[in-house]
Amino acid sequence: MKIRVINGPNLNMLGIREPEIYGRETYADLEAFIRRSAQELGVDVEIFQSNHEGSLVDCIQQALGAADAIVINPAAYTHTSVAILDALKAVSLPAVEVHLSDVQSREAFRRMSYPSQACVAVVAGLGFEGYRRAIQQLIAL
Ligand code: CA2
Repeated sequence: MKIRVINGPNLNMLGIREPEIYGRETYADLEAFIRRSAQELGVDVEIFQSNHEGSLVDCIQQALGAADAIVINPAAYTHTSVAILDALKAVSLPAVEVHLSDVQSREAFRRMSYPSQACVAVVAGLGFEGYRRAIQQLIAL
């Protein structure tokens, strides 16, 4: 099974700012965690990060025929991007949305997610562990 993990804007800043919300580990640490989890769970993983909405849309579209499922943390685009929602609907691959923080207990604008409408589940507030849970859910499907 091939899983494409897609991370949105500013996640490359992990460990550099706002450690009280996102922790002290870096984006490289997150990638290492995802690769380790995938290996333990017996799946192949490809990881992509971009700060650009169109690049995220391209990456979702290119998953068609190249991956079996998607794990996506759209970051701030979660709360604004109909384009990412439409791309997920267009490829129609099973997808799980992940958030490091507990978006439901933060500012009101973070409670709304467009991409979740095309996802089989949302995992939030578990930090890096959320990515492992998302992969597990996709395997179980
Ligand atoms: O909790 C999450 O994973 C979020 O997707 C993270 C986004 C935020 O806009 C979402 O509401 C929830 C922000 C990612 C930015 O990460 C930073 C990391 C370090 C320093 C600054 C930003």
